[in-house]
Formats: sequence, C-alpha cells, structure tokens
Amino acid sequence: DLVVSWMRELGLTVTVDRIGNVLGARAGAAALPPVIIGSHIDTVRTGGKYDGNYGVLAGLEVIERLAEAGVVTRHPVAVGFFTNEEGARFAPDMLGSAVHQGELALDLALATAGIDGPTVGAELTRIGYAGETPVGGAVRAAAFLELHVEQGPVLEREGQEIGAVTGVQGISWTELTLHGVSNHAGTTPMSMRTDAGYVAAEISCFVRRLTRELGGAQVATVGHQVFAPNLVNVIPNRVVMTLDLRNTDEQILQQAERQTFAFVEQIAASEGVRVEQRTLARFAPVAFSPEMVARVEAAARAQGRSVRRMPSGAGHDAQMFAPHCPTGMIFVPSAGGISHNVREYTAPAQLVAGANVLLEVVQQVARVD
Ligand code: HGY
Ligand code: MN
Ligand code: MN
Repeated sequence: DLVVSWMRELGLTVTVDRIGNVLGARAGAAALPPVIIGSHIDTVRTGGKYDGNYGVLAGLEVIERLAEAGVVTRHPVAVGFFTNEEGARFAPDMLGSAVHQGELALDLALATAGIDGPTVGAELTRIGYAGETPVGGAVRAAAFLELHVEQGPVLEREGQEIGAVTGVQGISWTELTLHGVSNHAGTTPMSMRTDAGYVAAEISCFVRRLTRELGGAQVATVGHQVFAPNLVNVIPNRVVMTLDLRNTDEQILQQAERQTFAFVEQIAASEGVRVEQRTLARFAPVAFSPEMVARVEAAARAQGRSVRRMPSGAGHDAQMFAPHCPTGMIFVPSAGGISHNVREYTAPAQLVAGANVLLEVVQQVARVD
C-alpha cells in the first residue's frame, strides 16, 4: 500500500493483476509496450531491506527524475513489484512474474498453499491485492530491467562498482518427506531402527560432498528440516526437508539431481525409510540479451564506474522476462556478500551509482528522441 501510494503521488497509472503484481506506468509519447523496471518487495522472513526493495524504489526514483527533467520517452515506462518472488512461504519462487509472463498457470499459482497453510489466492484476497487486470503473457513488455544488490561477495572482493549481469543460474527445489518408525531410543537395537532422522542427516552430508565433487558453480543447501515427533528419546518417524540445488550449467544441474535422487533412494532403502519427493521449483539457467548486457556495461563505463560481467547466483523476476523480451540486470555490491540476513547492507553512494546506470539504460531503451 505504501509503494502504491508513492506510485500515485508520481501520477502513475496503477494496475493490480489477478496474481497481485502491481505496475505503475508513466505514459510515453507513443502507445507502445512499456519498458518495465521491476523487482519485488517481499522478503524472506529473516531478510534484509535491500533484496528486491532497492530495485523497486530505484525504479520510482528514475521515473521521478524523468518527470522532473521533463523527459518524454517514446515507450511508456512502468515500475512493477511482483508477487512472491522469494518463494520461501509459497513455492515456487518468482511466482508472480512467472504467471505474468505465462511461465506458470494463474489458477495453479492461486491454489498454491503456503508452508503455514493459506493459499496464495486467499491471502491476496485478504490483503486486498486480488486484482482484476488479466495476466499470463497478457502484458508484453518492450524490455525489462532489474537493479538488484548482488547478494554475493564478487563485486566487493574485486573492488568493482557495477555488475553487468549475464544471466541467472538454474534452480532446483525439492521437498523430501522421509517416513520412518518411531521407537524407543534406548531399547531399540541399531539393527532394528528405521530412523528418518539418520537418513536426513546422510542426505545433507551427501549434497555437500557432491558440490565438492562437481566443483564449479554447483551449490547445495538444506534450509528446512522438521523432525517428528522431535523428542530427545524417540527415534524420528518423519522428517520433512528441502533441497536447493543450483548451477549455471543445466546439464551439470541435471547430473546433480540424478546423483542426489539416486542416493536418497539408496540410503532410505538401506534404513527401510519410505520417501515422498515433491518438486517445489525448477527453472533452467537463463541468459540475458547480449544487447542489454552491453548497454549496462557501456552505461556504467560512461559514468566512470568499474564494471564486470557476471552471472546471478540468486533467482530474480528478470529471469521470467528474459525469454520474452530484451532483459537486463544491474548489480551493486553487497557488504561482505551477505544477504537473506538482516545484516544485508549496501552503502548509499553504491545505491546511487546503480540507480544512475538504471536511469541511463532506461532512457536508451525507452527511446528519448
Ligand atoms: O531463492 C532465490 O534465489 C531468490 O531469492 N528467490
Ligand atoms: Mn531478490
Ligand atoms: Mn531474495
């Protein structure tokens, strides 16, 4: 509601679509598809204040600057924030932008239940953002630009001011439910146990070993693990856990999935544990258009900023637009590479540097005659 109020103060035409994505558009000289500057304002529960929010606020700043300077763009310029980019409560991540660009069916997204129970649709209704505007590839953007904190250590470590993002790595999220048998921790011989907790521990160690074997960009995270009955003297009969596997290379990511799922099957069978497996999210790596990467790089250089090309380790709304329109991302450094943590920080001067590159690229792409 606060961001929408700022959009209205800027005189933007605000639309809320069926999945709760919000776009604030400034008219262009011609009735052409909009250049969208987007990101998200949802965060992981323990997140910082820059992930997502920075790109939306910088978009509003860019529009305010264009208006102040009386700049007329041929294309309309819109700022958007997309529903449930994080995916931590409702899987998959990038849910709103995926529906917006026709990558995910609207009714499936609305029916998705969160880890705390309510569905996306029910929550959108409750907060008043179950909008009317059609969605699902309905809005063709002329281009999509996203300014975002890097959320990793590369720019800071190399002393670079701007990242010209070349693409986003592939993401594979899986939920495993391991069914064992509760039993007495003291009286049950080790040979007679069906210990779901032990199997979960083996899986966590396996995926860490796998990243060492595969090397390169392969990363693996077990971020969520719930034991039942979760009592000191009862052998766990049920564990729900999540696997987050990512790689910039789709073939290696598929190999990582194959090796992991084969291990899960083998270690569970050895303990007599039954496994249920559910895909929570699966996105292949995405490359941004070379033209947009070059524009970001050239704009940074023209403003005297050091800049390097780099892939994104994190998922972003931009990856949903990339197959459909020229898409680019701009990174600024994250202090200590920290993100998805309240200590996330980027200095004001670095935030301004990123916003100025965004302003320049927007003017180029929206065509200022
Ligand atoms: O998980 C991600 O990479 C993003 O923050 N949704
Ligand atoms: Mn983000
Ligand atoms: Mn995030």
